Amino acid sequence: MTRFASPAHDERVTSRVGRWLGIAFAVCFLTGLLSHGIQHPPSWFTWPSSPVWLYRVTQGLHVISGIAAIPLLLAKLWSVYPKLFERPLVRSALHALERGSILVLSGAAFFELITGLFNVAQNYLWGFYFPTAHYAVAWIAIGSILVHVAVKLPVIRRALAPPGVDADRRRFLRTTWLATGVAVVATAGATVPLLRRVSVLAWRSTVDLPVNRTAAAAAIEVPADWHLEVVDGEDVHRFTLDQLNALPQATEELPIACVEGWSASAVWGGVRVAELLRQCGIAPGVDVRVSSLEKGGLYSTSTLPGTHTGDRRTLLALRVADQPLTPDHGYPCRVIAPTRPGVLQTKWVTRLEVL
Ligand SMILES: Nc1nc2c(c(=O)[nH]1)N[C@H]1C(S)=C(S)[C@@H](COP(=O)(O)O)O[C@H]1N2
Ligand SMILES: [Mo]
Repeated sequence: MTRFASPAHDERVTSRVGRWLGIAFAVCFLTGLLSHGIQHPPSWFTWPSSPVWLYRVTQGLHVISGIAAIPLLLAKLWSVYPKLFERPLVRSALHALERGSILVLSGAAFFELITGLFNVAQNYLWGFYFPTAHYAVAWIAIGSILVHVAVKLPVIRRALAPPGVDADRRRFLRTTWLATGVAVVATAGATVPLLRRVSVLAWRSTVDLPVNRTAAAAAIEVPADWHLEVVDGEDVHRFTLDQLNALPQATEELPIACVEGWSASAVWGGVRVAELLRQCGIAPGVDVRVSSLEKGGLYSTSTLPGTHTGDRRTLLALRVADQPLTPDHGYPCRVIAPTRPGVLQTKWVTRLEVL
């Protein structure tokens, strides 16, 4: 077909780009499953509290592999689009099925990458609840990728076999790798400290500790008689802020790793949750529901699993970087636990309840 003479339209190119796209999607899918599991744990699921940076890395990989997949997907579609013009449109039932599955695959892949991109940019333009849709479509995407790879296996084998690609095709591939590298380096500084200075498109300046939701946006008003309630069945223990400050204090360096793909480490000071529970006669290692002063927000409550209440590094933070918490960072107190999604690091805490 001379109409599509570009060296990019060649199964050897398609397969090479496809291999990396497949790897990017696999990493993105698995790290996404983990993040979903931590936020909506089925009964058999436990997430460790060590090492402290684990979630920071898995969620960083999730967003980085998603970003990398965008230029790879565009290059791959560019490589195969002449096939759209192949005639006859449908050769057999099997052929129709195969073409249909590619339509589903492209649609699902685009949906995931675009909703993900808008999500990290904190732009929720749509009416649906992002995590549910993003999670459901991920299964469609990964399923259709598996079908696609299985169907194409003979072609992939042939295309990846020696002697490799000639100079023209290598040029297209090199441009693709370069575009992918630039996209990653330009954004990964949101979570990789070493890249902070070069990541011109990173969606969060991480020089300081970013604020995801401000106290004003969450309509937080701390009542004059604020106190923390620790509820254990019928027992209710109350602590004023002065009483919390009078308990044994600890500091821990722990990251906030937002599901939106930025992360930042800070030195937090406050009361160990395990210590606070002991003060109330409760053995650490129990699941605890955390509630905030926020009314109605999606992240106004969270559950601290036993692995985290039993970990001495889990703090009810009263300070960050040696200063009392600002309203935006959760004054009067907030949860900060190791290797936990930012959405679960509840701010403006007013109540802990043993489950
Ligand atoms: N009550 C409450 N806590 C919250 C949130 C919220 O909306 N409401 N946002 C969470 C999210 S998504 C993140 S990433 C972290 C960010 O903490 P920071 O603003 O102190 O950096 O707070 C978490 N705690
Ligand atoms: Mo977040």
